[in-house]
Amino acid sequence: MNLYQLLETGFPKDKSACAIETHDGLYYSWGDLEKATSKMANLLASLKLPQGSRVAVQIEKSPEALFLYLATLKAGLVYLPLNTAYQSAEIEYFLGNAEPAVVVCSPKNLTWVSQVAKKTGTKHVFTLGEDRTGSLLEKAAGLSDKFKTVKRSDDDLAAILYTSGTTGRSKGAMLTHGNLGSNAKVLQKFWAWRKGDVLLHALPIFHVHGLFVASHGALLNGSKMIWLPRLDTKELIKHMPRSTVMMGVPTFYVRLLLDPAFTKQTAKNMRLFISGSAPLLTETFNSFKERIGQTILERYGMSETVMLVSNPYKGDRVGGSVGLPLPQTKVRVRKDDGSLCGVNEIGNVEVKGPNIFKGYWRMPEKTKEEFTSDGWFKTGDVGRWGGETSAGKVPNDYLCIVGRSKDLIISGGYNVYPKEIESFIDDMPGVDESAVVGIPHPDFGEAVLAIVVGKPGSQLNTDAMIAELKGKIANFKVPKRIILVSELPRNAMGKVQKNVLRQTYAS
Ligand code: MLC
Ligand code: AMP
Repeated sequence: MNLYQLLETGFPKDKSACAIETHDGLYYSWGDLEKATSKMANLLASLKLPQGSRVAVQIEKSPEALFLYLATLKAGLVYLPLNTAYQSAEIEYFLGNAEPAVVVCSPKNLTWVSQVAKKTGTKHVFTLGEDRTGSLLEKAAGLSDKFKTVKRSDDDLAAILYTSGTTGRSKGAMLTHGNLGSNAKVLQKFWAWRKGDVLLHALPIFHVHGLFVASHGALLNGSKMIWLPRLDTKELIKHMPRSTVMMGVPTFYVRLLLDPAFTKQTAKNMRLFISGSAPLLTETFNSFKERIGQTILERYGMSETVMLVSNPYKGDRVGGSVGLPLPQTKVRVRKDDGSLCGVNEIGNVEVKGPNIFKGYWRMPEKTKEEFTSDGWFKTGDVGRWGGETSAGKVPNDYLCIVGRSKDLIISGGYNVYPKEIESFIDDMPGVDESAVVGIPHPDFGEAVLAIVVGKPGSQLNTDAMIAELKGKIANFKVPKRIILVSELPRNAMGKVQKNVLRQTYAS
């Protein structure tokens, strides 16, 4: 079934009810949402693109940006969202790899995006600004506000989400209508979405968390969303008394707790605070409970799998644990020798279920490597059942994520692959070699740190290096600091000991 048709089953009958209220006081009814989506779907359909064509999108968050996603589903095309922080070299790679038929960018980026699109053979480039400007809306304005949703089966592609690779370049995770739809239905029940819920939405909508988990939840439940363009704790506090559900990365909760204006009273109407995309510190979990009197529900997922494991809605939510496998998902934890781990034994987390992606775009070999011979997806996360965290005893059927076998840093919920940053640093004149690691950071959870060895006689300027990186890669990937050393610690095999670097520079 086309995912749009599934989501639509939840839309309220009263089309004048509010679907989205923006931070600056605009109201979009469900009728507005449906009409705008149909107009955009008509525009996409008028391009007469073959099935499976990709619509790549790098635009600021706005209600219209969400309608474009829905229109892409409705028209049966494949949605490809891109982080707004990506710079031209990064975008060139994504467009070159995905070969989208359509690119939609912010009006301010039109010049360089058009050049990249031309190079990579994309014929149709539209613009969409956060303030309802741009050619996409202009062209769609005169078209019909009715559109018959294109038929798609569960196995057809709905979206491609690029996730960085530990070795080479980013891989496009192919998600089907069935992957996304089945997960949305499970979460609706598991998190007890109910009539009258209002979602406070401040996450970006180019990743799984904000686009699929949060938006699908509200859409499938016919719930109003209070739509904030980005995280701003003052705005969260202002709108929270009229909201019932919020989803955020751990930084949301860390920042809220830093604001004395965030009190029990602010959250009096809230029934559910969800955290995910990165580990929530038990310290944050406990402080939140103490100050607000509510327990954050932590869950665990990935771009390749959508949501996998969650603390229960009713029942114990345990700090430091991500909870129970969702009803549709099977989870196993295995040692390196392939045997299953018992309670409190650490191993590799592997998963199976209708929510697991179809494979990496045009990378059949890579896809094969990431699945076991008996069809389980290797998450690259390391975990254990049960045991104990600093918040107390964990039930034996609850999962704890204790680390990652993949060399990955998660900073404020964004993934950064050290290899990619190292290759940019190693290419700089005067650099001999580098190692990039994640170190604890009070706001972002982990921060990117680079340790660099210069060539003999070179005079490296770390501020200049950081400035140069800011011109080349997305800002969140740029090391917060670069430390110059004369050599990197290595083990007997000559491999850089990143654990030693993490310990040495932890503070
Ligand atoms: C911004 N900066 C970051 C950063 N975000 N640096 C490191 N990590 C980040 N996440 C940079 C800015 O560019 C700026 O650089 C400086 O850090 C300070 O910025 P800020 O103003 O404090 O940042 P802010 O705009 O408030 O953004 C922080 C944030 C944001 C945490 C709100 O990063 C965010 O919304 N993260 C959510 C990510 C997300 O949705 N992840 C879900 C992935 S899906 P300078 O140089 O200008 O000072 C997934 C699956 C799952 O993982 O399970 O959900
Ligand atoms: P992404 O590739 O951006 O989808 O990020 C997925 C990764 O985020 C997972 O493989 C985990 O490493 C991490 N992750 C997501 N949720 C959690 C969580 N609650 N606790 C710890 N790690 C998490």
